[in-house]
Amino acid sequence: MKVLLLNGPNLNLLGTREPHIYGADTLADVEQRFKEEALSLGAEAEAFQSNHEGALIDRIHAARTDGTKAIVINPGGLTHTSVALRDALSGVALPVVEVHISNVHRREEFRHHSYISGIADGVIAGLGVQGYGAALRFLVGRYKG
Ligand code: CA2
Repeated sequence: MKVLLLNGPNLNLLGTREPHIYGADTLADVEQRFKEEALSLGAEAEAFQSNHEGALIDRIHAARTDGTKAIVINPGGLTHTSVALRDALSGVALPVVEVHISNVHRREEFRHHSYISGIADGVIAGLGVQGYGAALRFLVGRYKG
């Protein structure tokens, strides 16, 4: 079972700034742990980050035919702005879990609305980078039934 981990704009900065909000792990740490945990669960993972909406959409479209069975996505700021990202995710019809490192509901009002949540199977916010692992375990468990 292949799980695709997607991270949106600015998440390449993880571990370099704002550790009080996003923690000290880098994106490379997060991606490596995700891949290792996938293997330990009998699955495999691929990771992709982009600061460009279109590149994320193209990667989601590729997931239709590359064997991906589920998607974990932290859309970053696109969460709150992107109908196009929502349409891409809903178009591939794969199970999706939306992850936010911070608790967006405890932050500014503009972070309270997500265009993605309405088409996601699950939403995780505020667990720090542990949210990625929680999403992975949920999706692999569901796939295996
Ligand atoms: O809490 C999350 O994971 C967010 O998706 C992160 C987005 C933010 O726009 C969402 O409202 C919530 C921002 C990602 C920026 O990531 C950085 C990480 C470290 C340093 C600076 C930015």
